[in-house]
Amino acid sequence: MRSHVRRLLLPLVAITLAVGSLAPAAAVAQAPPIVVANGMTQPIYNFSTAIEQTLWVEIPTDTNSDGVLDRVRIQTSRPSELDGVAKVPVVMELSPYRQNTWGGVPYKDDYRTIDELPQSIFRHPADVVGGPYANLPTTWDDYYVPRGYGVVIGESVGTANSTGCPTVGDDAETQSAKAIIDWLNGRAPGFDAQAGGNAVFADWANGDVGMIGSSYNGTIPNQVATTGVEGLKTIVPVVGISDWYNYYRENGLVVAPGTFQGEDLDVLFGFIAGQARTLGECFDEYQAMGVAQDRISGDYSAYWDARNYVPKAKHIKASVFVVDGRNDWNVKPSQWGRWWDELTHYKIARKIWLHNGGHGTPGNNASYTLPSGQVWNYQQTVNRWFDHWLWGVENGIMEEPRAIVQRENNVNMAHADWPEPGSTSTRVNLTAGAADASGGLTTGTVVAPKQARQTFVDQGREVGSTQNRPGMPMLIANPDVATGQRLVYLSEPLTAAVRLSGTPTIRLRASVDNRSAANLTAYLVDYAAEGTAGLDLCSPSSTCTMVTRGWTDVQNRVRRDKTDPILQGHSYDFELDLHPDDYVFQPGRRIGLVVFSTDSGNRNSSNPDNWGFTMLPLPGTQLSVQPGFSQLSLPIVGGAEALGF
Ligand SMILES: [Ca+2]
Ligand SMILES: [Ca+2]
Ligand SMILES: [Ca+2]
Ligand SMILES: [Ca+2]
Repeated sequence: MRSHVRRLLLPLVAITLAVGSLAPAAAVAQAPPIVVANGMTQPIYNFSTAIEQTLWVEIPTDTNSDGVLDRVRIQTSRPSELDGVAKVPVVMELSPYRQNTWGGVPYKDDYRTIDELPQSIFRHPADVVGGPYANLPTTWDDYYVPRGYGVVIGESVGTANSTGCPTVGDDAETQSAKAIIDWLNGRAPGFDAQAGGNAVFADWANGDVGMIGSSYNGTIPNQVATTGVEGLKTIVPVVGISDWYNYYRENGLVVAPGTFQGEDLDVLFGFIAGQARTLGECFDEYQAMGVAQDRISGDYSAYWDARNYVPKAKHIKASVFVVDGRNDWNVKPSQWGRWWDELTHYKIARKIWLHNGGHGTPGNNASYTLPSGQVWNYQQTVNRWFDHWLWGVENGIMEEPRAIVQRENNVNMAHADWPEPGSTSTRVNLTAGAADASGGLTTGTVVAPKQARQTFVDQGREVGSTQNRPGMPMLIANPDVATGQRLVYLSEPLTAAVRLSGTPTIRLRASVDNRSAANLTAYLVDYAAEGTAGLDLCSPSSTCTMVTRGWTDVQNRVRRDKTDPILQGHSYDFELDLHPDDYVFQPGRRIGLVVFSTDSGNRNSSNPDNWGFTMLPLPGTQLSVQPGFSQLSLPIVGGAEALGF
C-alpha cells in the first residue's frame, strides 16, 4: 500500500536538483521531495511563496432543496517549489465554524444565550485575504506546507461560503466532506465560483489525505473515515464526536454537553448556518430538526442513528490517531471510549493519547518518554504520524507503545495499549448503611439483609453536584454525612494505589416512589479518609475528585430507543455504563459511589441556569435503592486483589 521511501539526509540544494530531474509520476514515488531527519519531515519549502487557491467542490447533495447540487468552499495551499515538479499529499481540516456563525442563536427554554459553543475552542480567525505572503486562516499550512505537504481547509455544507443547509452530523454532511477527497483524486468536480464558473483540478495533489481537527472539526474525520473513501489514509480526531446522540442525550435522557445546557442539534444548526441562512433559506430545515431531535422522550431514533458512526466503524480503512481529554465533559469520554473499542475490535491501525485535561489537545509541547529514552512531544507525534501514513516515512511510530496516558500529576506515560492490558472487570457489591446514610463497597459477600432499602429525595434543581461555593451544599460533599438528597457507598481506605483503566458499569436496583419519571445519576468519586478536613467542600480541594459518571432515564431501563413507563414504588434493575476513564486512586483514599437524581453540575446562585447536565424538574422526586441487589463493575488493573477491599 505505502510506497517505499528512503531517508533523505541530503542538503536542500541536492534535493532540489534531484527533484528537478525527475520524470513525473513513477520517479516521484522513488524520491519524494521531502527531507527526513530523526523520522520527521523537515521544513524546507518557503511558506511565504506557497500557492493558494480558493474553490468550490460540488457535492452530491441538495440540502436546501433548491434543485441545485450544493458546493462546499475550500482553500488550498502547497509549496510553489513543487509546482509541476512533484505531487503532494494533503493535510485537511474541515469546519462548520469558519465564518458568519450566529452567536445569538436562541437556546432552549429559559437557558441564557451564550456567545461560545462547545466546539469553538478551535475557531479560526476571520479570513485574511491578500498581502504579499501566502497564509491560510489556520496554522496547518504554516506548519505542514514547508514540510512538503499540501493543506486544505474547508467550510462544511451549509456554513460560511458553502451553499446548502447544515445537517449536523448526518450522511449529507459526511458526503460533503468526502467529496473534497474525491476532488483531490479527480473523482468530483471543482469550480472557481460558488455557482457556475470554470472547472478546477487538483493536478498538484497525489490523492492521499490525512484529516485532522478538534471538536466538531475532529468529528468530521470520524464521519468521512466510515465511508472508507479511497485516498483517506489517516485521521487524527481530537476531542471529536463518534455518536451525536451521546452528545445531547444519554441512555434515553436529555443530557447537555457540559457548560452548554440548553443546546441541542438545532441550536448548533443555527450557530453554524448563521442568522440570515437559519431564518431564511434554511428555516424549514431548522424547524424540522427542532422537532425531530425530540426533547420530550429523549430517546434514540432513526434520526439520531443517522448521526451515530460507531456502528459504521467496520468500514474504516484509514488509520486513526485518537486524541482526547479524560475530563472532557463537553464531548464526554464515551465518545472516544466506544469509538476506540470499535477500532480495537476491527483491528484498525490506531494510536491513542488520553490527556488529563478537558476539551482540547494535550498542547503541542506535552511530551512523553519512550522505553528507548527517546522523548517526543505532541506536535512531533502528529508530524511523525502524518509522515508515516502520508509520505511513507519508516519512522517506527507503529512499533511504539500504542497509548499515551497522562496521569493525575500531568506526566504523560507510554503504555502498550488502552485499556491497560491486565485491567479486569471487577465486581464490587454495595452494602446498606442506615436508611439514608452512607453504605459500603466490598468485593466480598454481602451479609447485611439484602432486602434493605435506602431512600433519598431529589433536590438537584436547587443543589449543585460539584460546585465549590461556601454556603451551597453539594451532592458529592461530606460523604460520611446523611443528607437525604443522595446516597453514598464508600470503600475502606486503599492500602495500595489502584488503577482504573476502562469503562465502569453499574447495576442499581431502585424504585421511583412518587413520580412517573426521574433522572438517575451515578458518580464515581475519589475521597479522602473519613475525618479529613475539607470533605464538606470537595472540588477543587484534593479531598474529593469526581472521577467519572453516568446518567440514565429510568424509563429507558431496557433500551435507549424505547420508553417503558415505570410503576411508582416498583423496583427495577438499572444498568448503565459510566464514562470510561484511566485513573489512579492513591493509597489511603476511598473509592466512593454517589447516587442521586437531577444533576445540575456546578450550578450556583450567580449562574442559575447555564450549568449542569440533566433537565431540572421540581425537587421532591423520591427514589429508593436496594444496595443488596446492586453492584459496580470496575475495570481494575490487577482485579479484586489489587482493590484490597
Ligand atoms: Ca442546493
Ligand atoms: Ca496559516
Ligand atoms: Ca427517555
Ligand atoms: Ca475522569
